[in-house]
Amino acid sequence: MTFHFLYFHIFIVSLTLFPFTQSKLTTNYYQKSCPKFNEIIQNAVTDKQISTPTTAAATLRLFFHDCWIEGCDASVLIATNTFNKAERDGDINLSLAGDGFDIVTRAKTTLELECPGIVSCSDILATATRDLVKMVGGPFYKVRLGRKDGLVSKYEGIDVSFPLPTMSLSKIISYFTAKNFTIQEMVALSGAHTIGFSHCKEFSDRLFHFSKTKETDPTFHPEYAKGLRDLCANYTKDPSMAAFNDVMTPGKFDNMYYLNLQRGLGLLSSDAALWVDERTKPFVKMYAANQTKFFEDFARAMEKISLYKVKTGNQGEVRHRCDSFNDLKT
Ligand code: HEM
Ligand SMILES: *[C@@H]1O[C@H](CO)[C@@H](O)[C@H](O)[C@H]1NC(C)=O
Ligand SMILES: *[C@@H]1O[C@H](CO)[C@@H](O)[C@H](O)[C@H]1NC(C)=O
Ligand SMILES: *[C@@H]1O[C@H](CO)[C@@H](O)[C@H](O)[C@H]1NC(C)=O
Ligand SMILES: CC(=O)N[C@H]1CO[C@H](CO)[C@@H](O)[C@@H]1O
Repeated sequence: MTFHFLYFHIFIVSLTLFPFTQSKLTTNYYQKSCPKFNEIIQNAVTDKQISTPTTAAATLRLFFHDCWIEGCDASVLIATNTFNKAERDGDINLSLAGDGFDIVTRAKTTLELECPGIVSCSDILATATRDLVKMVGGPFYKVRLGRKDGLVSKYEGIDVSFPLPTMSLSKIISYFTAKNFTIQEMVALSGAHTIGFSHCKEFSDRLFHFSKTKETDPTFHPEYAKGLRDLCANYTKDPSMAAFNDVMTPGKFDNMYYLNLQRGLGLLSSDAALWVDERTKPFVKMYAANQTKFFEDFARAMEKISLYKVKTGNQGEVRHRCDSFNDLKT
């Protein structure tokens, strides 16, 4: 009896700790049911990124947030309504930029005309993210398809293990390893900060009143710190002020992020910490020296996170609209 109980227990624990459901997803999932799937997303992505260059970073971040909370199931796209306060209103969503939501809506609208009720919002978000990363210079990787859209998006009780720049690196590492991501994978994924921007409030603690003796974080490159202090001087009055994550090549997906870290040009304290901590420093060195290696590892880690807690079969639905459940009262 004891043995059986133990066996059962271990089985359940391993399922809940590492809920990767890779087996049911395939790269050609829409081949018959929606043959233009790839083409439609690719066209939507190209148009949008050309007209609005902030789209790639906004979408990549949105995808990361979606996968982290409740798995890659488009739960982050659900809008709050009278019946439900949705996940995206949680304070971890700190201002997810609208362009990420918009690209999914655009692709969904075209796909609904072409093949109604077939393509999930979560597959659109995963594929659009991959296409956008590629479009701004990053690596291509395969996205397995067949995700269903989640039936839960809650403001209360959401996964509190969301990494914030103010957390210690040990805490951030523990959040990644709890989801079966290695330290190396965490460092590779953080390379996403080679594009996009961060609002002043995310790093102002490094610029103003840093410590009792130092006004500004001494690990910053002095010129860089000065530029940021000027930029963010009025950030409490104007909270929209933001700085590029990668000050050298802000719109290009490359390994400059890691080179920046070595020169005191890391923006968030969680970025700068990767170059200070002995557990992460060797990976920063490696990716700074070898972009090919960074691209390989980033691509593999993105494939992996794209499968995190995905829903298949009756665990979810194909939403009609990406911002609401099909049953509006849930
Ligand atoms: C390691 C822990 C991480 C922390 C603490 C963190 C924190 C942040 C913060 C605070 C911002 C600025 C948000 C704003 O002010 O609007 C940001 C931006 C961004 N993050 Fe992260 N992040 C982390 C990991 C990741 C990962 C794994 C990815 C994707 C794979 C990612 C992708 C992005 C992107 C692309 C942006 C720019 C968004 C934009 O320009 O709209 N981050 N991150
Ligand atoms: C955990 O991650 C490793 C390395 O990426 C992977 O090989 C393994 O399959 C993952 N474990 C589970 C249960 O998904
Ligand atoms: C900050 O506000 C002051 C006074 O309103 C103004 O003179 C200055 O140009 C502003 N700086 C920035 C960077 O917006
Ligand atoms: C860079 O990484 C790639 C891919 O892992 C590897 O084949 C290559 O030998 C590396 N280059 C150097 C100079 O180490
Ligand atoms: C607390 C917070 O920042 N909530 C925001 C989450 O994202 C939505 C959509 O962009 C905003 O409307 C909320 O204000």
